[in-house]
Amino acid sequence: MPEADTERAYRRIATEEAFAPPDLIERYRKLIVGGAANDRGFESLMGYFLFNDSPRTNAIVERLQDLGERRIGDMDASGIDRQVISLTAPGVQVFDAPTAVSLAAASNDELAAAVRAYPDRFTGLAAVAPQDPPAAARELERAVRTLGLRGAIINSHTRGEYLDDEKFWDIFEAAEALGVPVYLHPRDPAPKMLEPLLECGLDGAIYGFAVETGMHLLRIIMSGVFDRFPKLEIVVGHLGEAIPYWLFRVDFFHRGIVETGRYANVKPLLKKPSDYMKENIYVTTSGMAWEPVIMYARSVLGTDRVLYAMDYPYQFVPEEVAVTDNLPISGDEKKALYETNAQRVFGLQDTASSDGSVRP
Ligand code: 1DF
Ligand code: MN
Repeated sequence: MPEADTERAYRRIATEEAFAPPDLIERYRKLIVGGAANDRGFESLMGYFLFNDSPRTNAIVERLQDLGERRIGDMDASGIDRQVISLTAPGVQVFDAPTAVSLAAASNDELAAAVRAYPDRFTGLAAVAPQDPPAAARELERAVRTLGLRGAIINSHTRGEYLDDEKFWDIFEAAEALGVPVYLHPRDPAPKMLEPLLECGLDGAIYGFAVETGMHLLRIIMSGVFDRFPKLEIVVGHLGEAIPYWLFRVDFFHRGIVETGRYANVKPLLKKPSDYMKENIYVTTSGMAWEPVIMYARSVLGTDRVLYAMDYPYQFVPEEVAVTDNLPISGDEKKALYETNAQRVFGLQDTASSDGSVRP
């Protein structure tokens, strides 16, 4: 078991941890049984978790629904001091707009109550319904100002649409104004690119999530959203969904595309795509407890850009913090990776704990 809190120079904050209200799980089941989702990616993903009926999937679905002692016990057993918790993928993004708006509010109320019950252990991010961007912006504001949540989570595409479309930018405008990040979390690939991944079993977290979400991140960068909202911060899991590996080539060809006017809708940006990765994006280690890639992401993006995450309960590996504990980096750098970067990005110094003191 990982060492106790008091023996360490840092507290471990895990930043991409999931939950699901029982009501949402029930609604997912009904969507799948009734065929009403009309979304083969969602059916593949949530059909697996809700109808596979194996010990492995059942344990995940049970853990998702717990915001109490079981979760705290798992955190203690795996050396996690604080979870930054979000509604699981695909969140409310598979429902019609009015349903999604009300489910997001209900989810945020439930999560905020858990944060109030365990203020020293839990931080929450808000679910929003991109199906109704103005309502999503209002819900984010309510969640941050009234409920004390510390950002928004959006699970990649919403009914096949991506956030580079300006119709969604109310959400970015609100996040920037509130000074909170948007966590761009994966989900099953959009219908237009699902089939080649699904037919060989690659649509899920194994790879399809990264194809979907890495492309989504590049779409956002290329749309000029960070020129419009220069203080907007987006957090991406899985060490950047492979994008840090591609930056040299993206910069090179982006320059060419813009210079030649190859695409009418690709406009020049104020900076190189890689500059936005280093100035507006944070990446987390969710699901990637693997030294060479953590070291690579830190070297490319900077040590203040990489945050620890576990991806509980989907990748609940109780001994995995040993990988991060044993990285060949200084104590200060480890503290940044595990603790202070997350405090800064999610504004955790603003979070008062139960005894009224201000602690991360
Ligand atoms: C899986 C992984 C599913 C993650 C998720 O949402 C999810 C999985 C349904 O293992 O299939 O959010 N994840 O974040 O790693
Ligand atoms: Mn995740």
